[in-house]
Amino acid sequence: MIQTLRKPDRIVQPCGFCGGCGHGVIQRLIAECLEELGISDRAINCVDIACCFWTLDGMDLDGIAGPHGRLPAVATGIKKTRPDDIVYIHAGDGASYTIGIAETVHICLRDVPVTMIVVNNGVFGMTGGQMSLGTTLLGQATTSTPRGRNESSNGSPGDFLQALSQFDFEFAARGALYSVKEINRTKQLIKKGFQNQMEKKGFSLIEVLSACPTNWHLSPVAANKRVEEVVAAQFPLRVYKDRGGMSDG
Ligand SMILES: Cc1ncc(C[n+]2csc(CCOP(=O)(O)OP(=O)(O)O)c2C)c(N)n1
Ligand code: SF4
Ligand SMILES: [Mg+2]
Repeated sequence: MIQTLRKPDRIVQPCGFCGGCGHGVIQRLIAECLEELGISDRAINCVDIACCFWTLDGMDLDGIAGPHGRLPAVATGIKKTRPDDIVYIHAGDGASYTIGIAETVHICLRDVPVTMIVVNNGVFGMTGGQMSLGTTLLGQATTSTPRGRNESSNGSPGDFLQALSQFDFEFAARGALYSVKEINRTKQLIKKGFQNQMEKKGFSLIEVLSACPTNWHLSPVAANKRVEEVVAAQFPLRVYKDRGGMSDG
């Protein structure tokens, strides 16, 4: 059977993502989910000031950029005033788990019916690949840890998705993009996050393990292999919580 993959209608401009970057795949999955669910007209893209910022111009959606790490607060304000809109956050690990961790904790605790997609590439991608306190792995060389992250001087990463899922909100799950199977699974997680909003349920947090070939100094293929073999071993691909009962399968 021949299947033709068409571009979702709401992707209207080429973005400037580096080759092999996961942000563009995630942008596409978001656009596909919105289109398939028929909610593109009422979607609002709350985008962080980091590499994901390209999606503000790249997608024909209502959207807003907010200060780095503060998009959970921005999205909370929008959702409270426009409860029938589909409000989602596209942000990185540095914004969500390091610089903006307070905002992420608050949106979890308030269980705001918003969909948050955290792109975990283990570094501050946009600013040149510095260590991200929550996610850079021990031993990983970055521009701020050129000899590799050292536990005694740089502290250790942690599974923030697992930690946050102790709070009382709707849905928390982690996906990845290193194979067609994982891309399809991640799409289902993102779709579930949007469906929760359509059904007036609570906050959905979807983390996606993603490659940053540029700052990891790896080819796109080698970077994806690293996500599969190294990063996913530290940050398991699973559903952490689901009031609606989605299984890991
Ligand atoms: C309050 C504030 N702190 C720092 C910065 C600089 N800054 C912009 S993007 C970024 C890191 C981005 O990393 P991440 O959130 O992981 O996104 P990525 O680019 O890796 O997808 C930083 C430190 C800023 N713009 N505002
Ligand atoms: S620097 Fe990294 S995160 Fe940013 S666009 Fe390039 S590959 Fe993607
Ligand atoms: Mg990052």
